[in-house]
Amino acid sequence: MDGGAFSLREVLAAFQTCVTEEREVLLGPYLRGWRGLVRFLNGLGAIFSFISKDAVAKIQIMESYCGGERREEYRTLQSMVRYELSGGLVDLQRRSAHPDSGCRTVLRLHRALRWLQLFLEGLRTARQDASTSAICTDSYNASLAAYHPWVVRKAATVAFCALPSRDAFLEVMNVGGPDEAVEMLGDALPHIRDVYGITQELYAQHHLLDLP
Ligand code: 1PX
Repeated sequence: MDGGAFSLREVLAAFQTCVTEEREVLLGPYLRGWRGLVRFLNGLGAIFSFISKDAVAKIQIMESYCGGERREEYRTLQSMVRYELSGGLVDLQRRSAHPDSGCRTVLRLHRALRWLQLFLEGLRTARQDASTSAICTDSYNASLAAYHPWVVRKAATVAFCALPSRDAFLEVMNVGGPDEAVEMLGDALPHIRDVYGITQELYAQHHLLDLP
């Protein structure tokens, strides 16, 4: 990866590449999408580093499965769930023998993807003078917050106050003017929604939505 400017358009395109014709979710592009988002987050300032550290740790866990001996089993989300469940590789009650299963790790990213969807939707549809931190706080409270203890919720809410204005934010996305940025979000969001929906259904089917 180079250190130069990059556009959020390419990052979000990864979530489009994720979904195969058979409606499976490819882990390669999924993780590349997250990598790009984290890079974006780092550009917003050091105050967000406690968030990006946790995201990177989870991405790394998944990348090591995807590049490891059993990489074939980790090609798609569907094959991962099949492989880990049939091999008894998932802690279902409490974290013990398999604290870092692919299933529980992806579940954390999956919940964060819901936040991303709500946040980008909010950004896209808000008035020009809307507060980014309010949009972010609302999206967070409607999604991820339910899974976080009080201290994390507190720290997150404080960090959100450091977010730039909506126009400045749209500019950092590096896709052109505000109108272009809004249009790009409109194109990208259905794919994010799709990835989220497929994952949610897969996890619900296998009773994996509450993994410790
Ligand atoms: C133009 C939009 C681009 C913005 C890019 C933003 C990318 C954000 C990536 C956030 C990924 C967060 C993953 C969090 C996973 C998680 O929930 N982890 C917790 C549980 O994990 P565990 O292993 O303990 O079961 C963990 O406790 C989390 C700790 C860190 C705090 C997480 C706060 C999440 C806030 C998400 C909102 C990001 C705000 C970005 C502002 C633009």
